[in-house]
Amino acid sequence: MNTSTSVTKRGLSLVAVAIAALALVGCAPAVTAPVTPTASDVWIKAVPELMDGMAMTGVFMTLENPTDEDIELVGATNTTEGLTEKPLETHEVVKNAAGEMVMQETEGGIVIPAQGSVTLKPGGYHVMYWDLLKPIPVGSTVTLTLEFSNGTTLDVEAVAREIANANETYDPEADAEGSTEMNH
Ligand SMILES: [Cu+2]
Repeated sequence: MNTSTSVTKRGLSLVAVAIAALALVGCAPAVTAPVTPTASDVWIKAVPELMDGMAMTGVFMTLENPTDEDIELVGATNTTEGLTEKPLETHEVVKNAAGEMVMQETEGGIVIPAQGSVTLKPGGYHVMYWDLLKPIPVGSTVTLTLEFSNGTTLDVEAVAREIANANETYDPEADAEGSTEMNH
């Protein structure tokens, strides 16, 4: 009898300790709001005139993650009035079976490593705009909202720049020749 009582008490106190430990751990995320990554050097490839059926472009930037856990850029929403009705996509550029560099939608977003950064740039990661309804002249600005895996969002303004190199990934003719049709 005595033994069983003492075992029960001991069991209860262990449970109490476990609950206290859980409470300590469990409280932390509720008190600390998720941290929003920061974006710098945000720009979009200018589209001076719309090409027939090929009105697309990419947004580029550097994202920094000051936290101790990886955060993914999981999506984005255009907030520029009248620019497009298509959803934006996070894209990467990969080599296909034929050895060509083509773009495709990322699986699970673009990782911003803990205490690190990732740069979206031509020929690599980008946020894809499809079916533009109006041109994006050099020097004009486009606004969009970035969405991250920790539930935070960030409004950014992208300045339209020209890419000097005619052989860039985003040359309209290069896109027309295959990458888009092959992958979407
Ligand atoms: Cu793309």
